[in-house]
Amino acid sequence: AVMITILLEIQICLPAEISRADFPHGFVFGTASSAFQYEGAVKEDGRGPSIWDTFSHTFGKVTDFSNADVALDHYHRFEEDIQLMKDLGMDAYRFSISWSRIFPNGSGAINQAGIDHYNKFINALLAKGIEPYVTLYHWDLPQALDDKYKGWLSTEIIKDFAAYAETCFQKFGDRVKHWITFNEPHTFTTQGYDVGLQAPGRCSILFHLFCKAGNSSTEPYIVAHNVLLTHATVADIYKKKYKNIQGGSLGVAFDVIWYEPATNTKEDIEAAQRAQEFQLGWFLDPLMFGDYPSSMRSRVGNRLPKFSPSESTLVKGSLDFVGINHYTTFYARNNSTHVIGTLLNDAIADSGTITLPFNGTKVIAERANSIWLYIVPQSMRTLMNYVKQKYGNPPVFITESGMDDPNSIFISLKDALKDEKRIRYYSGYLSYLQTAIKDDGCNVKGYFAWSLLDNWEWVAGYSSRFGLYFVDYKDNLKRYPKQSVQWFQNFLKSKPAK
Ligand code: PSG
Repeated sequence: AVMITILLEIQICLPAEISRADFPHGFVFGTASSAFQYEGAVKEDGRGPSIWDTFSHTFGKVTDFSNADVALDHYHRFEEDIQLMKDLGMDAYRFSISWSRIFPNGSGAINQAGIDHYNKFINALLAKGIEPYVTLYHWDLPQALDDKYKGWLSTEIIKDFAAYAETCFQKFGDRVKHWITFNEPHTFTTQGYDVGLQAPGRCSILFHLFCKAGNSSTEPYIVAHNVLLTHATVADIYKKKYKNIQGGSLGVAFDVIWYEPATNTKEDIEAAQRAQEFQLGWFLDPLMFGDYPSSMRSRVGNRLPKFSPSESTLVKGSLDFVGINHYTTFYARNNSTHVIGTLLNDAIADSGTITLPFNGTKVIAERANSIWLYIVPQSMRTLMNYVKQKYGNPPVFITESGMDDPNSIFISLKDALKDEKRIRYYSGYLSYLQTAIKDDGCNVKGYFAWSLLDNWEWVAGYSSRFGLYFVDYKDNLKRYPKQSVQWFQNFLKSKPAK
């Protein structure tokens, strides 16, 4: 019987054969989070409201009618949560600073209580040997700036964000060595200003059926342009005034769905490329090459803002590393009709592609809980090679990757902790990442799991559970390790290779 148990154990353990010893020396493992999804305490210590406070309190915007006023109470429970990171054996933690805690009105006087909070937080991380990776903007724009000049639609935001970023460099840069200016510019640009499903909820698709205000065919491009100019301005300030003294580096976290051609036709193969140019290329091409992809310039025409020669120079080369949030893979096919374009008349239709998780005959893979999250581990390797080839093998961090389970009253706590699917997800994605590094020479420096805890998943509210730790929303937000915690502990305990 003992023998059989041992054999069974070996078998069950087999998918975990990959470990950190297979990754290069110095490769960083961490978990990721964001202020609005974690902190709660939205009215404490002088914090000002953000566009997500407004949006989440607007009836009908969040599917489970929840808001993030309390969230995980990470604002107060961070000591306990840092201990959870330590228990996991993680090296780093990626979190975001809430702009409206530092500047409650987006600009003006600094709120010292906000500075004090993040100082305590960063010091608590370092005391436990966990390295902070800080995102400056994870979607929670101070409401005051949206009221004042429509936020990212105005170039006025450049100076306000730069002042906020510089304050962070001054106050925290002695201890923070990795800065991410923006989380997923492509997501908040399209979700916030094209389809209007996220804050600030602007759109014009379907003849303004869903949004009161907005212009889905122009505003996404204006917002993206202003975000790029803002990033470049901040990178320039960092390089000139802080980088040499503080010795840090700066990047952006891009959301990247991998696109597979729906069929082998030339049209669909080109469509898959184009879909990627309209997603990653929209932001990374200007930052690497100084201009938008040619497919975008020709298709969007004069709705696409232009970089002046000096702006192009400023934007080009303003990244020290490329952050990639990679979760999923879709099929892409060429859109040969004009039906969608006429109905939506938006930025997404401009790419002339249809991107879906099925290709007419089959669904691409097993799904997680989120309707967009299909589990395709091998794309991690393909995507890393795409970045290597197209952009000259820049340093890359996987700044997010993970999968969610549903939050259901029909699932007991005990069953919710048995997250075999999540273990399969991480072991699969990490295996292909490891191959991309070892066999293909991709320059990947770290991997951050989304997320440490179950958290408030934007439009999905608390209905989606992405955590390695379960949060009991019905019992004082108690945290419980899922089985994936044990898997990571095992994975991380082997010594990194030399
Ligand atoms: C990222 C990628 C996709 C959709 C949403 C996101 N995709 O591939 O279709 S949002 C991203 C975000 C974080 C979220 C997390 C999970 O940065 O705040 O909680 O991923 O959705």
